[in-house]
Amino acid sequence: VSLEMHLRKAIEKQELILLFQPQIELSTVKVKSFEALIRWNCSDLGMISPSDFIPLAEETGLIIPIGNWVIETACKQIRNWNDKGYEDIRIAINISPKQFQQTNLVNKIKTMLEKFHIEPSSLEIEITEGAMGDKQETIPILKSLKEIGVTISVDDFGTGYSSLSYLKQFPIDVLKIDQSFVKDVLNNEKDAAITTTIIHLGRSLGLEVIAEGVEKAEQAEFLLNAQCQKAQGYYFARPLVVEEIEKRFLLK
Ligand code: G
Ligand code: G
Ligand code: MN
Ligand code: NA
Repeated sequence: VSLEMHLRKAIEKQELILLFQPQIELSTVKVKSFEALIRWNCSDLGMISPSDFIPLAEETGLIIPIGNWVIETACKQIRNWNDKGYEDIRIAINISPKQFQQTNLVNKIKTMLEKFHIEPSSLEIEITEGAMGDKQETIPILKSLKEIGVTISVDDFGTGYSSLSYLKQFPIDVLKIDQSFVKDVLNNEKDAAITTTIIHLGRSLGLEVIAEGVEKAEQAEFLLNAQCQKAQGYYFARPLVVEEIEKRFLLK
């Protein structure tokens, strides 16, 4: 049986789960936002990484039901945390190119926000520069999402094209500095210069800036000194199951 056949059944067999990776506010060391990262625990094939099944899901169109499951599961989790007293929590979900270009994405999201009665800004949509594609098509979708009130972020920032032009035209709230720049920020002058410049650029535009892939204390210190608001990475925490997040990061 092919991987595709297994993937088709994954949702109904409840084999998909969302892990959550905390985003640390560097100046306060507080955590109020998380990136949701999907995992597939296949009954027959074991744990399969999203790098292996998301491309397949994109090719086969399965990304639409899987993406809908992610939207619904994230909204349900926000409601659950709101109910437990964590009111100003935010969850970021990854939206892949096919999903972003489907015609009724905006309505899907709106329906889920209403179903779970959650504050729209508590849901964040991460889109890569690649997924944004043609400007003429992207601007209306992003504007509709913005009108609803969801938070919009650019994932892997700095690795695509025409970044400056879309920063001007698209209603973006958050820049996520790609981990390829953060990785050698301490010993590569070019990476340090690019990282610092993205932080300044984001701040000048009134955007929140999040550095990804922080694995060392010294990187976090560099980012704090450069006035980056948030950081995400193995140094603080790996993507974790809900119970771990609650135990380690949602203490009252
Ligand atoms: O968590 P990990 O580093 O293994 O993720 C690998 C890749 O899969 C990353 O590019 C990440 O953005 C992507 N990914 C993780 N979860 C989701 C998801 O729910 N939807 C989509 N479209 N991509 C995801
Ligand atoms: O493409 P995107 O930025 O959504 O993917 C994030 C990916 O990076 C996920 O697969 C996540 O598990 C991974 N990740 C998160 N923190 C770190 C880190 O500190 N180091 C590395 N190498 N990967 C990380
Ligand atoms: Mn991401
Ligand atoms: Na990224």
